[in-house]
Amino acid sequence: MYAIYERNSRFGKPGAVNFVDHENGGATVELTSQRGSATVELFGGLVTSWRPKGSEEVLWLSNTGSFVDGRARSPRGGIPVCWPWFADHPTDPSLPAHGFARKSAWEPVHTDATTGDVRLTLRTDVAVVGHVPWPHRAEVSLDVVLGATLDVRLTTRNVGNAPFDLTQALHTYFRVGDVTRIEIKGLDAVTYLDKLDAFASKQQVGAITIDREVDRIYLGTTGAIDLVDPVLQRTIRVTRSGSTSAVVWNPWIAKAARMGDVVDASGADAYLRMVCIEAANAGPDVVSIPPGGTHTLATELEVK
Ligand code: TA6
Repeated sequence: MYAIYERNSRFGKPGAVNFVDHENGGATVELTSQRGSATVELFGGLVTSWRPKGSEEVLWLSNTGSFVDGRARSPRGGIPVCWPWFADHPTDPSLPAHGFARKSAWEPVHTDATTGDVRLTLRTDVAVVGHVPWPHRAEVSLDVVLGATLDVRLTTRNVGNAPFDLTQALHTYFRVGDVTRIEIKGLDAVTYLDKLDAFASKQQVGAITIDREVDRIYLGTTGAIDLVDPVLQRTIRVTRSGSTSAVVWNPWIAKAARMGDVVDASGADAYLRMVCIEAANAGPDVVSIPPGGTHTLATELEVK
């Protein structure tokens, strides 16, 4: 962990990359380019905001929780890094859902603003004490590239001498005008596992619309997914690489109330203003990485 202000001296780029240090050792990274702005929290490697030039905020973020007080839970939302497992741990339910990367300290290792895009690369030390027992040796890094799109890339390198399996996701929370009026296109006829029906295998018919809790892992899909939002009058295109599965989730009323942090500045009916479309390696889409091998899971967001 760097001393306060050291990050800016080592990785800051005037007018492009600025670190705002927190007293708990974390920091907010402010990315600015001619094409928009974004913010990333070092705690958890969490992208919390993306505002393309001329557009409103793309990501949804709860207004509960805190990044400054390390004892509090981070706000829900942004693009949580789910690693080295997606959802519940496959064998030990006592371990944190979605792994431990989103509860870890990340630090900058590289920044660049020479191409018109602004790039930030973060790394977290998997071996740092406090991580749950994960019997493998890996380097994991997160690239955030702010250009005309927002490109987020999660790369895992196996630096041990035995292969290991991963499930993971870039768990993007999108801000929408009214979730009951959106359509999610690009998954027609795709098979999905319905978490709300004991992971029964079903087939998507037409565009996804939401009028109840939805929690699905779409399988064998590598194409673009479009979030069509008539209220905010925009379509957000989600493309993925290193992934053949995608997760679509909205908690709806009861689960949102149980969670308690599905709240935003507009109030407690925030479930109406968010939907998750996640680039994933989830369900049977398990990634096996041999010694010395790498895998990158990426999601690129574009406002059309
Ligand atoms: O990606 C969907 C999901 O697995 C849902 O089942 C819900 O649990 C959501 O993730 C949020 O998980 P979290 O651990 O962030 O509360």
